[in-house]
Amino acid sequence: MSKLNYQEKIPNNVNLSNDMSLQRALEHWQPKFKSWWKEMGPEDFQENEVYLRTAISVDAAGWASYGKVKMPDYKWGIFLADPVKDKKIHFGDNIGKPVWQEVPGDYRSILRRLIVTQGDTEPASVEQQRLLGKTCPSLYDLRNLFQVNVEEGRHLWAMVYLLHAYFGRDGREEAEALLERNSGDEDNPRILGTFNEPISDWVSFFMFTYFTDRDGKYQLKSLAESSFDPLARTCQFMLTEEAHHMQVGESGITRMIERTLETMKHLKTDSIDTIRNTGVIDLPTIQKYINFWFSSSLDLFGSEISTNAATAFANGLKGRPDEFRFNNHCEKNTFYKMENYVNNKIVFEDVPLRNAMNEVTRVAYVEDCNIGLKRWNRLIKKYGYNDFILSLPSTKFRRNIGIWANMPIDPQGKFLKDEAYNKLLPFWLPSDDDKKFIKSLMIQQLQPGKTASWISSPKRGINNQDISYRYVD
Ligand code: BYC
Repeated sequence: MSKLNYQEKIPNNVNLSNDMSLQRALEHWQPKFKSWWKEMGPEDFQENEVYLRTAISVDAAGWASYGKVKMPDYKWGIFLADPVKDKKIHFGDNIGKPVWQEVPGDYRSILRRLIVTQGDTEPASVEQQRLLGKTCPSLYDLRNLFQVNVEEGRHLWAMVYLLHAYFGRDGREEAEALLERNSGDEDNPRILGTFNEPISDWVSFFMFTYFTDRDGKYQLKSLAESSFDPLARTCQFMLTEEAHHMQVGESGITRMIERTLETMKHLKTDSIDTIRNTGVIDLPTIQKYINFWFSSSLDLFGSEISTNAATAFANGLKGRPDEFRFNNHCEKNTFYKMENYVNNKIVFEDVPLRNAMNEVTRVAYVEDCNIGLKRWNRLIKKYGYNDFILSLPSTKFRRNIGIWANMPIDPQGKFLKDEAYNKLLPFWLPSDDDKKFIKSLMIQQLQPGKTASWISSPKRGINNQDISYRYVD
């Protein structure tokens, strides 16, 4: 196992000190990153000591240490999973050849585009979440928000390292541009749609970490299969950190639902007004937030039928999540049966599998999203509310990318007339009134061990600390 070197200005396990020009280039980018962090990172808490975990090794067992640190002093570094000796390409047209330690000239621009797109999401999410500290429901949640934020910052470093180390001048320019685009900026927005959506309340934050970070998991798993070995190894380690982000989302949503159910049971009511008047969030509103963030995150997989995806697979740049689960790793003359929309009709079609890679990944993602939904519905049942079920909307609902983009389809997947759709859409998504209500609940709670009214307290603290531990000083 390679040690992470924390003595250097940029902690790393890639022997950065052996490559002076790369080290200099990254040291030149580092102050720009820090200025971006101060300007666009978490507002109000830059000088506070936060109980954060920092990677100390890249193996699964005991990879992190915990301690208090001011966020601008966090040790953002470059950590790749250990190399595998004599590793071979295991999918696409080049199966059996050695993996690449350098970028093949033919694939340079497509690979750079993938790395830039991945890199762009990381600072975007920090920007989206920068004001949430002002309304945190507890110190525990505040600390989790900051943990997610610093690790997204580290994931940006991971991609910037690849750009600097393997893409010369273009790569350096792309690394600068990653700090220049901004989430929601009209003139210079982030690349992918979801990363320009505001996350202005904690319900959205938990939904984002449940649904959008899970897209991150699936995209990173696909890139962890890459024949470009430095990218594969980088993504393998990023996945270790990503798991916590999804857990923040899942437990946050569970705690919200639990609080609502306790209140419903106590007051013996499911009246939305009564529930809201006691300062908790009614289940139909939670469903609307699920509808919004799930549908937005589905677009992040790209079009159902995509030549980009086919090329990336054929060339061995991007595989399927857990490629080893599949029998055929070439998929040259194989087909995938899927729905398409042809001549104003839904038809089942055999699509060349390579072109359907985005859909294959999306299907696995939806299945994974459903695990949380099942758990939440069990909880709702446990409290005796058998009639209410939370569900994922149809994958055709409110899409902006791919076959179903901009079609008047309801959450059950049924086509409606445009007029009916436009009239009903505001009822399926958080309305202005819903957002106003949610905003009214977002009151900062900074007392150790105390939790806001709308969400139950966490069951366990971080790293065996007590729930009432002062996670942020
Ligand atoms: N919004 O053939 P198409 C994460 C563009 S999240 C706007 O349909 P393709 C994280 C696409 O870029 C994971 N544009 O799809 C989570 C292309 O444009 P260009 C991020 C979109 O290329 C939480 C055009 O449409 N990682 O890590 O097969 C917090 C046609 O593309 C969208 C990655 O995304 C959209 N939703 O697949 C922090 C992995 N969708 O290139 C972090 C790297 C598509 O022709 N990226 N377009 O100008 C990729 O693998 C692919 O770019 C995509 C799209 C999967 C995103």
